[in-house]
Amino acid sequence: QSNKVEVVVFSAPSYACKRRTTLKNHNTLLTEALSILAESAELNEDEGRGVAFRRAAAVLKCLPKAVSSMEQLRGLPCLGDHSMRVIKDILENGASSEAESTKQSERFKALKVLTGIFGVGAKTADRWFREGIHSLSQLQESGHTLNQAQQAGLQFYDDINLPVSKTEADAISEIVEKAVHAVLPGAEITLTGGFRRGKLTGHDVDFLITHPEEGKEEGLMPKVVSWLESQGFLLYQKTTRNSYLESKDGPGRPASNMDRFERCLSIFKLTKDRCVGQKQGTKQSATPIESHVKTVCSLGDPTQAKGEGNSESLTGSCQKTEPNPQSHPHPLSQIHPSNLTLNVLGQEKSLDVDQAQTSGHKPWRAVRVDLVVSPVSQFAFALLGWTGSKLFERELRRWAGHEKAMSLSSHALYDNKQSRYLRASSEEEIFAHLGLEYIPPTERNA
Ligand code: 8DG
Ligand code: MN
Ligand code: MN
Repeated sequence: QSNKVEVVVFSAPSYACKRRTTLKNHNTLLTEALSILAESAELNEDEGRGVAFRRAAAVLKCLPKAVSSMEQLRGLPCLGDHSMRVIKDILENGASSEAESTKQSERFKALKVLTGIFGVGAKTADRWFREGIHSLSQLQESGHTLNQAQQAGLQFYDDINLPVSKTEADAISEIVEKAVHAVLPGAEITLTGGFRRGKLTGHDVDFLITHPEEGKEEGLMPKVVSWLESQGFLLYQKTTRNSYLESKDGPGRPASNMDRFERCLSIFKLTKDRCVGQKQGTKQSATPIESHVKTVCSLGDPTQAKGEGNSESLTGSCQKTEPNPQSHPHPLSQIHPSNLTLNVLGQEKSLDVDQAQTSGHKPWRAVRVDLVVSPVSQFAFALLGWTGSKLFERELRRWAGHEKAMSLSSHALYDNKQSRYLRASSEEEIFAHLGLEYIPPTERNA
């Protein structure tokens, strides 16, 4: 009998779009460190370095087991010298000294805080940092003129930096469906982004809207936005009209990975329940959409507690009610536990932001929502392009360009050899055109 220990040597295709990456990650210690370094590179506007670390993290995300030794990694693509040093450090010492010192650096911390403001990118944050602005309060004192997006970003800072739960995403879905159907019956709404990949939380909620009859979707966004505004659902919105046909660079060759659909970047006001709704005159018989969530919490006044909540434990903050499909069929009737930390966070952050919306209890939260409208002829491309992950998308385009001489965008797929567009009415067909095995959304978490 041999006492040799067999070493599992991992292998994986080098394109992330050829790998199946579920949300089960056996190497979080490694991938979190590499993601910090990627984030830091991105904040320093070093895209190449950012992508290199993202690719390295992604290849570790798809492994069936935790990495326990460096020799298991020979055979894996995308791991450069730098990533290998980071991995070695973690395997030997339990942590990456580089990732740790990056996380603790003043610059990284400040840039994270500043880019946490909706509407503030790496460039702006870097400029402010070099001017000595390292915190939200310093930004406010600086007298800088903020654009509309940034003003909203600052005003709803805490909420926007609080993860959105699937339950909240479902509540937003209902509102979006109601809005879209009110202005265009027959239109179809699809949840995209991370939630379509099966994530349980997200930084926003992404939707793709189309109509089975080509052309019917034209001009839809302003109508949807008006309806949402009239109902008080929008705290902020910026709509960009479709510029696909006007663009000079041609459908198959977008100028950047930004597409040209009619789109709306928004901040929704999501009412949690009727915590104080009674006082504000919300009728008990209100339809779910009107009283977004049935009463599941109390503001410390037992008389406000309705039967559905846990009226025995009134602590002055929202009580999570266990989801019970029998008696609470409506998704809006659930409150994510993350909301319970809102006030704690709010008090901390409201020192930075005077008029922080989270000071005290409020019966609603701000949620970032992205709406995109696509003609049905481009729907499959838009769906594939907006489902992510970002790295998966990047790798699909790289595969198309480098291996297939094709140009993939969220609008179309162009075959450079045949000099023609390849039609598709499903994601499966696009993968087939690209000569790739179909990867379902839940396995695109690269
Ligand atoms: P998260 O919100 O849960 O944190 O993650 P996510 O849903 O994966 O990220 P996201 O930032 O909401 O982006 C969702 C997808 O949408 C992602 O694949 C990238 C894609 N996307 C944008 N902007 C644009 C754009 O301008 N054009 C195209 N084609 N895709 C875009 O975010
Ligand atoms: Mn998203
Ligand atoms: Mn988004």
